[in-house]
This record gives sequence, structure tokens and C-alpha cells, in this order.
Amino acid sequence: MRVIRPRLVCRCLLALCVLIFFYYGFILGHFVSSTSAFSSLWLSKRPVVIQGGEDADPEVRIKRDHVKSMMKHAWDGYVQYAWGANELKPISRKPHINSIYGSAPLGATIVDSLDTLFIMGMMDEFNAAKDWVDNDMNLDMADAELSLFEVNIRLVGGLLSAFSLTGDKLFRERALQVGERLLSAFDGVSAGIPNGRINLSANKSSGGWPVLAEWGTLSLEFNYLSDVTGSDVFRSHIRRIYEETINLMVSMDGLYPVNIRMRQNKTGDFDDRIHWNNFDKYTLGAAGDSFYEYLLKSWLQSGKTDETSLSLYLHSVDGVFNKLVRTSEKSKLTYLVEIEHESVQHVMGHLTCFAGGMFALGGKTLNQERQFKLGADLTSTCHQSYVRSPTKLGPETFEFNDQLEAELDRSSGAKYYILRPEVIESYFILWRLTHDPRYRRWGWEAVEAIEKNCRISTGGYSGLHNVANVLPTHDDVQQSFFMAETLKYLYLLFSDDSLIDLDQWVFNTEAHPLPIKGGANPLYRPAEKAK
Ligand code: DMJ
Repeated sequence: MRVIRPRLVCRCLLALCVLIFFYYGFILGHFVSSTSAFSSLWLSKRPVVIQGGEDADPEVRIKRDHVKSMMKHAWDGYVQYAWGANELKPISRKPHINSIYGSAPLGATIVDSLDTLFIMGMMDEFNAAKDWVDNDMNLDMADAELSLFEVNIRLVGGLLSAFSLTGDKLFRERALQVGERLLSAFDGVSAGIPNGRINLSANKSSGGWPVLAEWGTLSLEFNYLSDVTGSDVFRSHIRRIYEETINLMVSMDGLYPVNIRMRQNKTGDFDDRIHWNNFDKYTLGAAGDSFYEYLLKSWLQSGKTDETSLSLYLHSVDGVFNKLVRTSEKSKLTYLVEIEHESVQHVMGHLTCFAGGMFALGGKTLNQERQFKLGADLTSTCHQSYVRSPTKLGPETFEFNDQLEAELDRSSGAKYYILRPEVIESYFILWRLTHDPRYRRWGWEAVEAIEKNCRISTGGYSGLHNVANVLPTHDDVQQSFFMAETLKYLYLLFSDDSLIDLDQWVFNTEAHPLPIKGGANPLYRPAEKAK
């Protein structure tokens, strides 16, 4: 006779409940808004965490709360004195209209801050920003010559990131509107390289040949824009650049000159080979930087299927090792030189410090120890540029010679600090990849230095004219990337690894996280799901 055993029945029921819970959790995860209680969406592998993500250590949580309070202070200053303008002058307490955006009321700070506000859970502020994007963002008012690069990384990148995080179609629509007006940059140009300047209201472009980092920093946003809108035009421009145009160029060991020109032949026609004079500049600093960053990140964003970007990236890493890596005499600091007019300049820019994070990420993902170590070593050198500065904030450029190692040349160097993120960005990436406590310690040193030197009591933060002056002389500008990048990377540095997981997201060069394609992240939201 068969006996029904109550304990066995209970166990079976329990197992069934667990199965149902995970099944519906998974399905729900694809449809619920991230602003609801389901901010962690269940994947087969790991949850996608876009808010929360507190560290288990209470001391770390206190530090993160402090960073959030900095965001509040920066945001409140902007809201009070510059709402709707591009940036804030925190000391004058008025809009900053001499910025790269001029006086065009594009709300650059609002759009650049959307995802940081969301990730930090500052929902009142986020909703106010969203309302502005909905009701007041007007491209027809932007009658000015703007940089294609800046509009793409800050506005298109910021809106796409907000769309991926929230699923709110408003952000996708706005990203598309801006993206469509960027297309004029490709009208009638030679060899697929866009014009560098655009007028959003007139829908016209100008500016001839942009520098390497300008035409080479479009792929993440353009490819994603095509995928979420179903409009292939953006991706087709990227394909042309990477699959055709770049093959016409000759690199120096995988490194490209920052300036390129089409050569005219004897009849005055443009030749089909792009060339430059051999005395141009090769650098991972200003004008070159994010070209290399986007090679690695396009491959990552594609779910590691974009072989063209990968092979260009790998070639460039060889070039960096062969031509640009140096070690300082006394302290044995690793640094990158620039090659200009065929002469080697032993100077690094603050901007170059993004490369620490890039090589660490590339080395880890590609399992290349030498590349990873270069990333860690460069990050230590960039930390030295902060430590050796009287304000503990690094200068725009620092030198390596008989007297100086990662230090400002007080006679000829660029002394300013404009709230840039690159050094902190590398601390964040290295922290995520190693969990070496030094990176959090260094990040906190930066927080203390920013608070001491840059905080303006009436609201906002200001850059410095000279990092060597212990009595700060402010430049009276709160750059929009301070909230987009510097504070976001600091917040994530003091968060659990699950918050914006590096296996699920890739940061554009303005620190706007974009989801990774191919199943790693259900928030990728390709066109059919988005509709
Ligand atoms: C940002 O706009 C971006 O990080 C860009 O790639 C370089 N410059 C600033 C920050 O320093």
C-alpha cells in the first residue's frame, strides 16, 4: 500500500514555490520599470543592480553617503543659480555661458547628470531633470557651433544611459532627436570622416577634419542608438569609419596621428588615400584618448563580437608598449610619452590618466597580464601626480625629467584642475578588478582634497587655477562632467560591485553606463522590446 508522507509533500511544494518565484522573477525582470521595487532584475547569471548596492562595511557606506551629499550640494547650486543653462559659475552664482556649449540653453548639466541622480536614488532631483528634458529641452534654441564630440558623449550618451536605466521612452526619443541632427556632420564629407562642428538648430555642420578623438568617439552611442531605435543609419556611419576609412590610413604601430587630411592629387582632386604629414602628434592624451578607449569598449559593448574594434585595439596596445611607455629615473614611475614632430615629450596630461583604467580593463578581460600591469602602474603614477601636488589635486599636465617626476612644471606646465574625473575613474576600475584597498583610500584622499579646495559654501564646486597654490584660486566653473563622471565614479568606488556591474555595463567616455549586448544585460532594450 502506498502511503502519502506529509514531509515529502511539503518539500515538493516548497521546491515548486521556489521554481515559480525564480521563473516569474526572471520574466518580470524584463518588463517592470527599474524605478519600482524591482530595481534588481533577475538574470540567469546575476541580478542587474542599478540602484542601492550598499557596501557591507558601515564605514564605506558613510563615505558613499558623503559622496551623495556632494552630489546634492553640486546639484542644488546648479538648480538655484543656473537651471536650464549649460553649467554653473558657483562663485558668481550665475550660468556659465562661455563653455563649450556657449549660451545655447541646452541644459548640459541636467542631461549629463540624469544617470548619476538615478543611480544615487535622488529621485526628486531626477524627476525634476526628466521634466526639464520633457518640457524645456529645445534643440531649435541651440543656434551655435557646437562640438560633435561633446554633444554626442554628453547629450546622446546621457539620454541613452537614462533610457537604458529607466526604460522611459522619452529619453530614447530625445536621444534620437539629437542623434538625427548630428547626422548633418556626415553630409558631403570626404572618406566618411564627419565634420567636427554642428549647429543643432540649423541642422548644419562645418569644421572640416576633426581630431582623432572626435571622429573616433562616436561608436558606443551610435551603435546603441541604432539598436534601440531600429534606425540603421547611425551604425552605417560607424561601419564606414572602422571598416573602410581606417584601412586607408597608415598607423605608426597601431597608433594614429591626431590630425588627418585628405591628400589632393595633381589635378586638384582628392586622392583616395588619407594621409598626414609625418610630423604629427601621437598621444593617448588630449585629442587622441577616447579613440583608443572606444576601440576596447565597442568590442565589450558588442558582447565581444566586434572583431574589427578588438584587432585595432590590440594593435594599438602593441604600439603603446613599443613607442610610448617609459619609466622614470628615480622613483621608477611608469608613464606615457607623447610623440610630436618626431620628438618625444616626457609629459602626461590629467586626461591621459583614463588609460590606467582602460589597460586594466583590457588586460583583465583579454587575460593579458602585461597590459593589466601597465594599467595599474599608470594609475599609481597618476596618483603620484595628486600626492605630489600641494593641494593634493593633480595638475592638467605633469612632467618627467631630471628634477620632476609626475609633477607640475611651474614655469611651463598647465597648472589648473577643472574637477576632471580621469584619475578617479581609474581608481574605480582598478578597485573593481582587484579589491586592493589602496584604490578606495586614494579615492577618499581625492574627496577630502575636493572638499577642502573646491567646495563653494553657497552651492556647487569650482575648479582651480593653480594646484600649487595652497590658498585656492577658483576658476568659478562647475563643469558638467563633475556630476556626470567625477562624483559618479566616486559613488561607485564606495559601492558594492553589483551596482552597475562591469560585466553588464560599459561606460562611455563621459561615464554614462550603456548596457552590454548579447544577453549580458536585459536592459539593452533593442528596438522591438523598446516599442
Ligand atoms: C569629459 O568630457 C570626457 O571624459 C572626455 O572624454 C574628456 N574630457 C572630459 C573630462 O575631463
